[in-house]
Amino acid sequence: MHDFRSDTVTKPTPAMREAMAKAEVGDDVFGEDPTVNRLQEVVAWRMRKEAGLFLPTGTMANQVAVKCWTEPGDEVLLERRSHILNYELAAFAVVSGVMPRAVEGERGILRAAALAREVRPKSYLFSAPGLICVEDTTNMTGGTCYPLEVLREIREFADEQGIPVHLDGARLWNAAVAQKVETFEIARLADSVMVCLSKGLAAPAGSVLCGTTEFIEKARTWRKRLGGGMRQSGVLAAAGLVGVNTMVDRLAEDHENAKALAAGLQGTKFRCETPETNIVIIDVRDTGRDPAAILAFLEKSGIRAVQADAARIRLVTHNDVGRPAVEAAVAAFRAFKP
Ligand code: TLP
Repeated sequence: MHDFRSDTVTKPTPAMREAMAKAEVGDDVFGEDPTVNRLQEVVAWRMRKEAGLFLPTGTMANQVAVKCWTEPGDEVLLERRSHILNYELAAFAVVSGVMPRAVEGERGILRAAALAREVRPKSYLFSAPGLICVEDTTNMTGGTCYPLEVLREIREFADEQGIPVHLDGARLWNAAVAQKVETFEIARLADSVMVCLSKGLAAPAGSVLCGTTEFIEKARTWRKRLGGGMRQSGVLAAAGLVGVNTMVDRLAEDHENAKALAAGLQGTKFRCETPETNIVIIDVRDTGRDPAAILAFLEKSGIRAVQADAARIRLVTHNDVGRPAVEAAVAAFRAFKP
């Protein structure tokens, strides 16, 4: 089986397993796990933020950020297809009591002008805009990256309005590699940033939330309150450190493989744009079949993918699917007879 369902399926590398076995650990709720502390420092430095906090998942890191920035009754401006809005089980409503104000982006990329149209003026009738969330790379809109000038415009707009910006950088590493920029060049345009270790970097679990020291202190309280204080989590942080230190540059290979996959589908009824990073979204409408039927056919041919929406399926390239797996996927699509 070649598993293209997500880069979350990546298994920890032998170097990670070795680092995990040897990791120095302590009780992280007391702030005493040296490996967790090291990971937090390394990632905060990579983002050029004052401090970092290791959390079990990207979802918890995003939700802790929303909680720290907002008051109940606020609005959160985010892209219509974003992860925080669509794949976190309405946690922002449950945990933070906030309302989403969904804004349409172009291939998932928000623009300051679109946000400006949606921000409601101060009024006794309206809830206040409490936070802007951007997702880079975008997930369900095909791994697209925010051009730096677009993020700069959003930053300026947010400053004018006095609204903080949170960056869901689950795949920020991919964005930096694809755009040939340093992660901090992107991260510095947001007030808080969350990055995942468990996706393209192949670590088994964990995300790091970064921001000012004051913000991270507040986030630490919310992490514990929500049950994310993990004790000897240095065994996980050790794998994360291997990911951050050795697995970022190789993401370029995943991007090349995604492009090869898209190129292999040209001339078929499977429509897709050239991916910028490692996510390939394929529109299956021209086949006249629904995504479930296509996924079932692919599964029988040894290829796993997921449904993105009513018309599209998603394949993600990663460390555990190389060029032969991509060739097998192209062959499977080409063998499909509607
Ligand atoms: N994305 C997963 C699924 O939840 C859809 C995937 O397979 O792509 N932000 C973004 C942009 C994400 O893509 C994800 C995970 C998260 C946050 C949440 O991270 P985890 O899974 O660690 O909670």
